[in-house]
Amino acid sequence: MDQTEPDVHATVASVADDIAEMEIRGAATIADAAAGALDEQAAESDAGDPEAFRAEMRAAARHLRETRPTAVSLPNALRYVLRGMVGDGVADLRQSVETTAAEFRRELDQAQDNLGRIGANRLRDGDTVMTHCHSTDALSCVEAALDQGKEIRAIVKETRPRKQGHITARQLREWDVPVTLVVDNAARRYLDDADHVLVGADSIAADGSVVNKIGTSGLAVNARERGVPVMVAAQTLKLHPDTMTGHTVEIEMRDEREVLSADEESEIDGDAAGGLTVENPAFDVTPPRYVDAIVTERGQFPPESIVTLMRELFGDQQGGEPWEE
Ligand code: RUB
Repeated sequence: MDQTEPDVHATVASVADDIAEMEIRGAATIADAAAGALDEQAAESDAGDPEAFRAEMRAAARHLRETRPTAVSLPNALRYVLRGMVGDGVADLRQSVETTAAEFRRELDQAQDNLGRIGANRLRDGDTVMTHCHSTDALSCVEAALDQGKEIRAIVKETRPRKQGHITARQLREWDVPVTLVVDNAARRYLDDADHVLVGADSIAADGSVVNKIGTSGLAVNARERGVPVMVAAQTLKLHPDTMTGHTVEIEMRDEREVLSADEESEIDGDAAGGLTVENPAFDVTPPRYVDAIVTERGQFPPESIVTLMRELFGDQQGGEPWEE
């Protein structure tokens, strides 16, 4: 086995950095960027033979894979493109990557549009949604409802520590949706004014658990107690195949500086060196009993039955990952 890791193209390295730094973020957007980066790697490769080309593509996929562990859309995108890489010569292989990456990105957009139309059916004229974080799948439901002529209002949770709620608020305001922005701690108080909690997902497990931005599970438990239905908008790209065989979803732990700046940390800690521990989990797991519906481009599902869709889509896919040698 060749021990030297092939170089990845500068675009792949830069997309990987942007994903790790959350310049590119959100599960669907990450998947789209990863497919685009593989396409770029193929286009720019100067590999002299098919085996070298394949090795480069696998290395690029591994590099992208290592950026963030929780959103399954990333490995699902990499698998899709690498499994579509076929052909005898470098030119054929390159062409197949280009075609497959473009197809993947087209299908992703299409799935989001279809999902949006299905999700919009759950929203009635005059409804208020409460959102958490920024999810393009969730927003597509609101957009489709607006297209249907419904009036929708939003209560948008800020979503500490990275405040992705501000992105959601900005998007909704561009669509002229009346928005009330609240800090995360105020969510329970405002649940009485909400008709739906509407969130996205980074991964959906085979038992219907929803992995999404930290704070989603607490919101869902509060919503259940208040009688507000929880709707998860997640195209099938978010279904996690490994969970069918008992694997759990890794929750990303991010840098403590996202929570406390160095100054804040030393203010709290005083002179006591190293006394403070800061934890910064990026995601949490909402058990299926707190979720009313998972809306996909293939229809809406009660969380407990999502496994039937997973069996249909993944079958009993076995074997190694396409980026492994
Ligand atoms: C984003 C997040 C989003 C999902 C779904 O977390 O939790 O709800 O990724 O987004 P982060 P989408 O900001 O840490 O990436 O529906 O756009 O795929």
